[in-house]
Parts: sequence; C-alpha cells; structure tokens
Amino acid sequence: GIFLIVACQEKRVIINYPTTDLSAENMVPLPLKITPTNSAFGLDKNTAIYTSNDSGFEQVGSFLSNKISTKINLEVPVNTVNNIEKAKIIYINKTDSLELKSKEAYQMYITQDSIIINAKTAAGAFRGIQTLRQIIPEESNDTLTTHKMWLVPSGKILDQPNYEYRGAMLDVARHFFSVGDVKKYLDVLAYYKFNALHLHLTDDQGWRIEIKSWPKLTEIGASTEVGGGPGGFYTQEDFKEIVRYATERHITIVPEIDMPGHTNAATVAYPQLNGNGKTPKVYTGMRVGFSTFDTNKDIVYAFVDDVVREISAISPGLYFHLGGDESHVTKKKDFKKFILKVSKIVESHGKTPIGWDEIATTDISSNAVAQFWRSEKNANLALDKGMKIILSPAKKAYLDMKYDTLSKHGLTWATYIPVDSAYIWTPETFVKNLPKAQVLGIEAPLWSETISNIEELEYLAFPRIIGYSELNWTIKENRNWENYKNRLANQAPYLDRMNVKYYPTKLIDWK
Ligand code: TNX
Repeated sequence: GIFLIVACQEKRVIINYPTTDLSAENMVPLPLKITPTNSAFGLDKNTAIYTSNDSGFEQVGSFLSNKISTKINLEVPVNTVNNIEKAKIIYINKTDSLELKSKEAYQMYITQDSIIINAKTAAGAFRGIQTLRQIIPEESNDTLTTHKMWLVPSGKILDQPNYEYRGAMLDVARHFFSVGDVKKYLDVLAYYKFNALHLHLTDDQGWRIEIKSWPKLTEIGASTEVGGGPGGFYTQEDFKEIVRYATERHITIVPEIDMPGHTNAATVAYPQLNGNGKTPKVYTGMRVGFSTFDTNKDIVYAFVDDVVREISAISPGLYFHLGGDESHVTKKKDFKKFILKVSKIVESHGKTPIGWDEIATTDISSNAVAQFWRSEKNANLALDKGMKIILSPAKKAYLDMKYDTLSKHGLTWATYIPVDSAYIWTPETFVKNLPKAQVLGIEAPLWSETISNIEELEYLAFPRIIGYSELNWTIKENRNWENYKNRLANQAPYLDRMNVKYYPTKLIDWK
C-alpha cells in the first residue's frame, strides 16, 4: 500500500516555472487589455482541450488542436480524455459574462494549471484561439521535465474588436486565382482576426463564377484575363468549398458582381446585355470605364435577378456587392435607375447591398452600405443619408499600390504606400465628421491587374495587410507604429512557416 502511494505522488512533479512575461511582443492585432502574472502554463503531452458542448465550440477546439500540431508537432486531444483530473486543460467555454461586450469578444485566463478561453459565440472563441496560437513559443523548454514543454506565459487577456467588419478584397477577375490560392489567403487572414473576404468576381477582362441559367458567362466570359492568360472560373461547387472553408474560419465571403460598368466579359458572352453601342470584343488590357449594361432593357434585369439568385443561394453571408464603380459610359439618370432597381433585386434575395462609393449619388435605401474608395464627397453623401460605410481609401488601404519606386508589382495612380504609411493613419477621423456608429470597418482591396500568381499576390498583400488587421481590431489609443513595428517583425517565423512570400521591407527589422 505504501509503495503505491509513493508511486502516485511521484507523478505529481512540482515544477518551478521560470518567470515569463505575457508581453504583447508576438501579438498582432494587439488585444484590448493584457495583465501578466509572470508564470507559465506548460503545454505538453499531458495537455487536453475541452470545449462547451456546442458544435461551433467543438470545431474551434479541433481547429486549435490542428494548429498546435502543425506549429510544434504536439498532439492535443479534444473532448476525449477520460482521466480529466490528470490532464492540464485548455478550456474553450461558451459564457455570458458581462465583461464580454461584443459577439467576437473573448477572455483568456492562463495559469499554471489551465488555460480558459471564454466567449459568447464560437466566433469569439475562434478569435481568442488566434491569440493563443501567437503566444505558444516556437521552441520548447527541455530543461524543466524529461519531456518537451512549451511555456505559455501566464496572465489575463480581455479582448474585443474595434470594428465589426474587418475585410480584405481579392480581384479574381483581372487575373484568376485558384481555390487553393484563396484558401491560403483565408488561412492567414483568419490568423489576424479578419472576418470578411470580398471576392471581386467579374470585370471587363473575365467572369469567374458559374451561373447555371446563363452558361456562356463562363464558357466564353471566363477564358480571358489581363495580359492574355488563360483565365478560369469557380464552379458553384468550387464556390461552396470556398464558403465552407471561410465559414470554418468565421470569415464571411462577400460576392461582388460589378455592374453596370466593368461588364465587358458579360456582354461578350451575351451581347444583348450591352449598352455602350459597340460590338463587344474580348478585352485583356487595363483600362476602365468603357463598358456598360443597357439599363433600359428588361432582359438585363431578368439576367441580374438570375445571377443574384444563384449566387445568393450559395452565399450564407449578409452582404451582396453590386459594384457600381466607374460607370463612365452609363448616363447619370440610367445609372441611378439601375442601382436602385438592382439594389431591390439584391434585397429581394435576402441580402444587404454593398456598392462602391458612387452608389451614394443615387436614391438607394439607407440600408445599403457604401464602400468609400476615392470620393470623400460620396462618403459624406452616404453618411448624410444614414448609410453605413466601409473604409477603403485608395491612398491608404489599396494593396495594389506600389510600396515605393522599386516595387516589382503594383500601380501608382493613388500614391505609393510603404508599410509605415499603410499603418500610420486614423480611420476614425479619415473622413470629416465621421460618426463611429456608421463605420462598419476597413477593407483592404487587392486589384490584380499587375499580379498573376500567389507569390505576387503575397508580395503586395504582406506585410501591409497585417497592419490593417490592427487598425480594424485595436482601439486607437492602443495603436503605435514603433510598438507595432517590433510585433510585425516577430511575424516572420509564422509567415515563413506558412510559405508566405512577403515583401521584406527595410523599414522592419525582421526576426
Ligand atoms: C479603380 S477601385 C478601380 C478598379 C481598378 C483599380 C486599380 C475601384 C472601385 N475601381 O477597377 O482595378 O482602380 O487600382
């Protein structure tokens, strides 16, 4: 009997954890509040994940387990350990704490014995585990025990988003990007707490989504891209797979069909839709503003209804983006009529319309959202009408602008955007008299005239987009370039592990 007790007690090894500091050095975006307690949770082979009995929370637990496995090659079981007293647990709990002020808020308590993540929703828990992923060290400490142990610094984190809509946009029309490319982008966006990916699915140079009732859109309209490459498109099954993958990461896909301008590819496939008085020809250049639908034909609205219905049926998100930019050859009164009618079609399929800032010049309902990209005047029109706006000012948030004169890809029409300039601005006051309640958040568009593969996409997107994650998530009072700079430098091991070919700007002292 005595021997047995001794044997059992020997299992309870007391570990003197070294003093660790739950500093933010590896965290982007910066959380709202961090309180270090200078000890550590030893993540090791005795650790298990336990979640609330809720399928969304269970999925978050499995997601975390997978990511721990790929980062440090440690298998952490989820909701399966019988001997729960013996294990060190990472709990992922659904709670209704009053301290959680938004559905994506979370609390994290890290002690020597456990890590507890509390959230109201699975989305909140998902944001929380991104923070945890960031503070699990790359290297184990092999001196404390006979097995490997990764020391997660102890303390408390309270966190919630600054803006509710934290978006990126990818133009798959000027150049096509595969489902695999989009998934890789989604993986990294999720790590930085983005929650929306807007796909610009159509433009003059290509139509990229299968519409079963209008098959020539992809049979003909998908076979071109800028520069004469082969183009491509998503079948509806492909699109569903993108949506599924995004949903697993609590990211909404916002589909865009750009109209009435930017429609050359559609009118090449179906010339009866064309309204610019010319015979449509395939276009693989980079000009804008020469195409339009015929806004006075019933067939055009029947077409739009079919397209919006088919896409809405496979898009669970709240929004449908109807474009509306640069319709330079559509008469003003025709543009107004078209946007109003199309916005009603969008609403009839249960979606909230988003459009580029030009839609604020029409009588569109104040439920629609205007995406400010160029015209502050239009942004103010939208605000006066009580519309909500998304901030994508080209001078600050366009990922297709060159970093500097040496940049390999990108355009310069708005300006150059080096990595510091992308971060150092205040979205809260960027537009005059901007009521915070009317701002959904920032979206960073990546137009693809000058990029045709994932490496080039990554060159323009990274590292600038990581800065937008912080502008979107972190309150103004907690943002600071000098501090951010160091935390960005510490993202290099993650980006390298993900094989993200970021632009290694000299402004950052990369780790
Ligand atoms: C303007 S931004 C456009 C796009 C181009 C982009 C290039 C916007 C709503 N329209 O059609 O791709 O500039 O930067």
